[in-house]
Amino acid sequence: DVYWFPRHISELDLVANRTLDAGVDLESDHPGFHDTEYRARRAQMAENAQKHIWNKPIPRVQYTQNEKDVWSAVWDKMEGLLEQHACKEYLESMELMKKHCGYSRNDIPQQEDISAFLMEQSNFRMRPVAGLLSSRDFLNGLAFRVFFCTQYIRHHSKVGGSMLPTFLFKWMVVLYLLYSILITIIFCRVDSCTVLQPLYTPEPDICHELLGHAPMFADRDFADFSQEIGLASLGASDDDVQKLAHCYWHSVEFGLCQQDGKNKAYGAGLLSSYGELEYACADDHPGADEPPTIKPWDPEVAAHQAFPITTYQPVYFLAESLHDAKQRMRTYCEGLQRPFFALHNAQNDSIHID
Ligand code: H2B
Ligand code: FE
Repeated sequence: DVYWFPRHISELDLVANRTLDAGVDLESDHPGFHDTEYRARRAQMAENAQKHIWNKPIPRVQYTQNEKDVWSAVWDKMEGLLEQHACKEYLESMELMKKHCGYSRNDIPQQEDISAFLMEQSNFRMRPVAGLLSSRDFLNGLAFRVFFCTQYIRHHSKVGGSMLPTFLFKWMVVLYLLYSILITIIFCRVDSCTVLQPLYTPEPDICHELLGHAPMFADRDFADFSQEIGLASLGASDDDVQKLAHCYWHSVEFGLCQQDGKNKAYGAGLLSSYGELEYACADDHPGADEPPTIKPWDPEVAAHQAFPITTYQPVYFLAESLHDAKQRMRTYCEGLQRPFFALHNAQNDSIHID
């Protein structure tokens, strides 16, 4: 007995609709829970995703000024740090994406444009999804060189979605700023957190997907690497899916690779989090008491390495290169016990069983 899995890319339309609960309805502790406008926005984008058909254009979203401000705030925080700590493949793609698919500080790029660009670069594509999928469903998409990608942006405030009149809110910001300055002076340290900085997000959003993941998929080795995990997940046992999800976490989300004698980030969780990017890559590992443990990339080890989801990672895996990461992943997947080998036919977007 083998788990059902999609055989043709069109079947990902069914998979995309199997979001885990919180994907569509916000939980009561979500920062946007009390913000009716935000919830309506989320519902609208969930509908976009659910109605999407794989070979139709991805609907464009008219982002509001408020949403663009969130994007700019994250962009400003990340830009300089990415220059220092992102791997060169990321930086090269990012330059191209600024030219060809609308990446900029002041505007949010559209999934359709990114997808078209990735198709040209590495035959990878995006498809909208309303929220979190199970590991199995999510990884199955990668087998088809498809990345399930959310379209909404994180809520602009981490203080529980303000229902206050704007003027009162502004005064609170002013008071808060004065207060932080005072605290900063008193304790003689830099307080980098202000009320309007959307630093915290309980789920993936476009800041994470488009700033963290998308540029990496333009790299052939990385795209192949991701597909390798996806192919191994098709029809796999729950146990193996869990191992693959751990590998995914320690690479696609938090992977490091060696470049010019430095540890550079290729994982999207790092590339979209300024605090953790520095913690993982800077020589002095700022931001936590303990420096992280850095292990050489070995899928066999990563597959069993537990990880926290709400704090910085205590363990990172360092690859020699993206090419080497892919080779090791391939070897690992070949060693998994399976009744068949799944091959992807890019001509007709289907899976061939051997
Ligand atoms: N679902 C969605 N929509 N986006 C993700 O990035 C994601 C997911 N990641 N489901 C998966 C789970 C990942 O954490 C691994 C494979 O479990
Ligand atoms: Fe992610």
